[in-house]
Amino acid sequence: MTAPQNRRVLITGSAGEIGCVLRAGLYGGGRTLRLFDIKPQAARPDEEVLAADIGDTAALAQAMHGIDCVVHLAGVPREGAWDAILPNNIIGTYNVFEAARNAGVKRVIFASSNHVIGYYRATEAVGISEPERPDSRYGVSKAYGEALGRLYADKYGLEVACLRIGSFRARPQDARQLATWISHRDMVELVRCCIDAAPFHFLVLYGVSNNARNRWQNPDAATVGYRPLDNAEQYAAELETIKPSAGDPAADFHGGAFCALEFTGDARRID
Ligand code: 15L
Repeated sequence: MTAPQNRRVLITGSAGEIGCVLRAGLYGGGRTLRLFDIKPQAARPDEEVLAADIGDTAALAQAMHGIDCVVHLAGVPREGAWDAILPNNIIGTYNVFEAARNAGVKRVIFASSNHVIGYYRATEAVGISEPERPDSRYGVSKAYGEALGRLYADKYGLEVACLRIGSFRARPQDARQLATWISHRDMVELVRCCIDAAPFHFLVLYGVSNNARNRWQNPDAATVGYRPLDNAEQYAAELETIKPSAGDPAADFHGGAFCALEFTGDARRID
């Protein structure tokens, strides 16, 4: 049931891949959605739109007005040049948390990524208490966002949930995603649970479906009542062979292809 105090929800990056699915899935249910994206969007009833960049602090201040909960998706959604990561994922994420604090917003749900722990061995399960092990500049930017979230929870009392999203796709595409896939409906449900949950302090959750091959331990899922429904295993027969060869860093670590990008290290030393 929707907690009445979290009815007014701001989604940054609302015109992106995940944003469009959340917009459709969260629509209604007594919520008003405020959509924030550089790409102009047309508002439906119970929606408000703002076309602006998260680098624009005045626009963000305006966007936060009267908001109960922010779902922060905006940013570069994959590995990229530092010139792109810095303004969007580092400065932009700071701007969002700071605008939320200044406006008295209660809750921020931050779209983090599994690439925060990308360089753990794929043969090992990983939870939320291990040190970060990012596999990319993108992964570092998400680890930074989680640290910022923890700061804003501890110092300023915001409620913060960081979602380490796996492979968000309509259906899984390769063998790795048999473990890392999150379906559209499970993604909507995860965010809905985080919006509606009773007050919390700081949570880290893996955004993953109920996959038989899942390697991510998700203790905070129970706190918000997230129970994923989909299981990538139904695609196993067709996807099992779509994988990098052994010895390729893309095969050996949780982060998959991100780990192989620009790789000049010594995989044997990554224990
Ligand atoms: C992510 O964080 C990316 O946004 C997405 O493009 C996928 O690569 C996904 O992780 C993944 O790990 O499959």
